Amino acid sequence: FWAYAAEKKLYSLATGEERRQRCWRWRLYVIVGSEHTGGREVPAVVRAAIAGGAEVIQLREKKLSTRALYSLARQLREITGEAGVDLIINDRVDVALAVGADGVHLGSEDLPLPEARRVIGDKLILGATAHSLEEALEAQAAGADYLGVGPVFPTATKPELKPGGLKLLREVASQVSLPVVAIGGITAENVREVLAQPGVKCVAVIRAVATAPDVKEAAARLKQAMEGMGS
Ligand code: 3NM
Repeated sequence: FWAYAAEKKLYSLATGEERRQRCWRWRLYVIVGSEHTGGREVPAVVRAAIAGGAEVIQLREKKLSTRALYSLARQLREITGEAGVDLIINDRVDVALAVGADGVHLGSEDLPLPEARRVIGDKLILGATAHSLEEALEAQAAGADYLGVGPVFPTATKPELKPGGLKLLREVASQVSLPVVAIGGITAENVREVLAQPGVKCVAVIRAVATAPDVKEAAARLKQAMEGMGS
């Protein structure tokens, strides 16, 4: 059966569906890295974000050594695992596998998606960033399970990127079948406009949660602002 299933890709189809189902459940996706916590410890910020209602945490570290990143990712695996929250590792397929994360998120400068899928196999969620409809369609065809689409609004976190606005979100969400995670400049004040776009159920934030003085309260406020939207 397994040889037959592998040949027909039955097994991977089933798990691909499962992976995407997991992503469709997400509402608040919080990205955390030591550059954006105002000097606080990343695990403490993650605990607070989860207490405030985040269902998925992405660890995004651009400067740590591999060993330091691994050690931090392991701590976050414990915290997220206990809370039943998904853990995604930015850029680093090897670290995601090493700590048993739920997935990996890749941008255009990281491993190409088909190669990443070959390395991670069927079990891990593969997320991709798309800044245009073209990139979104390419990522979908290349095997992504969800798409991070943005920046929706101007953001001090990535000032070099030109915002695509709500129009980009609408375009992408209407033309792809994957879960769309809106990103870039999203706050409790503008989140309802974002979730008013058909097909958009989940938002990813850095500053609105990780840099807030009270992380738990900031996440809870965002979740509250999201109520009744995005269904
Ligand atoms: N990627 P904030 S926008 C990390 O569009 C990132 O690819 C983006 O941070 C993209 O919530 C972005 O602070 C920054 O605006 C998101």
